[in-house]
Parts: sequence; C-alpha cells; structure tokens
Amino acid sequence: DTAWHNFDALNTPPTHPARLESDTMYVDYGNPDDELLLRTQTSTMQVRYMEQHEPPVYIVAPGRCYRTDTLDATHSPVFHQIEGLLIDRHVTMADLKSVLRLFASSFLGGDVHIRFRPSFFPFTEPSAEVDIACVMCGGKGCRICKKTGWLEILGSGMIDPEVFKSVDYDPAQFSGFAFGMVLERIAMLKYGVGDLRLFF
Ligand code: 2U9
Repeated sequence: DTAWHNFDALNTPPTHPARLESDTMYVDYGNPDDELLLRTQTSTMQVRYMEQHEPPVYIVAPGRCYRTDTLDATHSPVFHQIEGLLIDRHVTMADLKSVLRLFASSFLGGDVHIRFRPSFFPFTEPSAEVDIACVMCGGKGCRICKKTGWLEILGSGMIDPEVFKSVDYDPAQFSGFAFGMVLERIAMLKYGVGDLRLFF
C-alpha cells in the first residue's frame, strides 16, 4: 500500500519513528510522493473506504499486516489484525466503551473483567487500551501478566479530527471511534496457545 494510506492519512507525521525502515518493510523507500510499503496496520482499508463513501461508516477490516519484528513466541513479522471503524453523528466515548465491553464478554465469556487504560495513538484522541483480568491467575499476578494482573487485548479511541480532514469528512458534523487488535494475540488468550509460531 502507499505510505500516505498507511501513515499520512492517519495523522502519523513524516518524522514518526514507526515510519523508519527499522520498523516498517518498504518496497520503495525515501521518495515522499511515491513510497510503497507492506502495510503495518489494516487501517489503510478504512482510509480507502472513507475516500469512496460518505459517512455514516460502520465497518470491520480484517487482514494481514507486516512489521520488522523478530519471530519469537509472541511476535511475528507477518500477523493479522482486525479493526473496527464507526462514524456517525453524535458518537461518544460511551458508545466506544459499550461496544468493546460487549465484544469482550461475547468473545471471552459473560463474566470477563475489563478495564480501559489511557494511551496514545496518532490517529485517535483520546485513546485507550483495553485490558482483561489475567486468564492464568484471575488478576492476582503471575508470570504471564508480568505480575500486573492484567493482559492487553486491544487498542481504541475516538477518531482524531485530523484523520477526518485527510478524507474530507466534516469533524463538526461527524465523530467516531476505532479499535484494533492482533488476531494471533486474542486467539492465544482465548484458546490457551502458548506460542504464536504454531499458527504458521
Ligand atoms: C481509521 C482511524 C483510526 C484503529 C486503531 C488501535 C487503536 C490500536 C493496535 C492493536 C495491536 C495496533 O497491532 S497493534 O499493535 N491498534 O491500538 N487501532 S485505534 O484506528 C483507526 C483506524 C482507521 C480511519
């Protein structure tokens, strides 16, 4: 995909460290007008959808992504994400929280305990990561959750108005939320898979 769809349209400036060759695999690097890369997130699809449709937008985008990571039990240079994007009039963070609570309880079981933790992403403001109580120790603290009692399952936030500007949506009329997660990670948590390499 193009660096514009993967980074610029998502409010990620040219100097952002995620754009370096040490983090992103490029097909064509260094020519700012025509940079091609292996996408690092499925968000390029939502940007393309927004270029072609007027709001409201209610979509999920699953797909394969690439990053310069070394293969080990929890990382892979090739992995899969699923991202959601919802844009309409009067969308608030309460909508984001209720949708993600519903997702967590339907995916992991009705009594799952979750928390929203403040975070930062260039494309969302405010941003929050969602943690679940550790599936191994139930929140007491163990090796799996590094003694915190919590496991991160996804990132989310309210769409940054700068993202709306890059696709000519009016941030005064529309608001929205987005979330993203790594499929291998949530499959490992749900099914108790100890090594990501077993998926390949
Ligand atoms: C548009 C606008 C915003 C998608 C989002 C995240 C937060 C997130 C991480 C999950 C695991 C990346 O692979 S990971 O490390 N993703 O935390 N993703 S909000 O935000 C969007 C998408 C599209 C147009």
